[in-house]
Amino acid sequence: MHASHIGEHLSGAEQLVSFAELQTQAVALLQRALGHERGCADTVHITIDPVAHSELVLGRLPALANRICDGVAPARQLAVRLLETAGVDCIAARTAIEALACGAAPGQRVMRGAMLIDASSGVRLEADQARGVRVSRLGIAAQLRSELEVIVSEAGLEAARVSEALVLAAKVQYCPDIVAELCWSDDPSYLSGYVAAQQTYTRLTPLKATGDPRGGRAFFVRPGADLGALTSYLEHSPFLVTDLGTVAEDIRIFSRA
Ligand code: WAQ
Ligand code: MG
Repeated sequence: MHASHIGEHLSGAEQLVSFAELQTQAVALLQRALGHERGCADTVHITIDPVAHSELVLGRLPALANRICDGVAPARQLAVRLLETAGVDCIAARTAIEALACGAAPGQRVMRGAMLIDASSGVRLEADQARGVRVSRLGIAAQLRSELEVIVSEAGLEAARVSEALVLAAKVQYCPDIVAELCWSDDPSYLSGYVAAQQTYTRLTPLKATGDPRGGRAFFVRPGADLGALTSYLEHSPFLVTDLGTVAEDIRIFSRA
């Protein structure tokens, strides 16, 4: 689903679902498009593509860590440290944070997808700086989806949002040429984000100030990676989470950074 208002991106979402779930999920995506905090959509595109079972790549969720920081600056500093530990150059990490904080698309707008950033040089590599790379064809097995949503909401977090971010991070982390991911929401009232690297999804709060409508994603790419193959994997390869990993235990622990 892609929703926009007067040509400006409002929200997007993707789901990999069984045929039986198609109608309910399509309606749920439409409701999401029409009830978005960033504004009311005037144009909504819902695209449905077939996926063969034999094409599916199966994966598990990363481990989860929850870090509460004293403010935006310390949270962003911690993000830089985590990225450096994962092998991202400090300059590249700072470049990404700066871009997300200012609006990474031309005209300081929010991108529809993610930036690709060379993990060593910090150079932006995506072909289209407004669209970026959009991770698609990803999902979680239906039974696990309900299980995960219960786990997340019992921890006091937003079930759909956190579940979707975990699934997306799992697909991105599965790509050997992506060293790490940085994300925070473009929804003005949602202040948490994460760094995903080395099989761990570290939630960081707050990565931005209340009311800030900017956010986005950065994928840090191993120098010399085949960008065509990497983009094709992210956008087209169907990826299904079939293992929740340790998220049920991890999610209860919040630690002050
Ligand atoms: N592929 C690539 N980039 C995307 C995609 C996608 N499928 N979906 C969204 N983005 C980019 C796009 O630039 C959005 O502006 C940005 O990410 C944020 O999207 O543990 O809510 O859907 O508490 O607003 C992360 C923390 C929340 C969850 C992320 O993202 C938690 C969130 P949003
Ligand atoms: Mg959003």
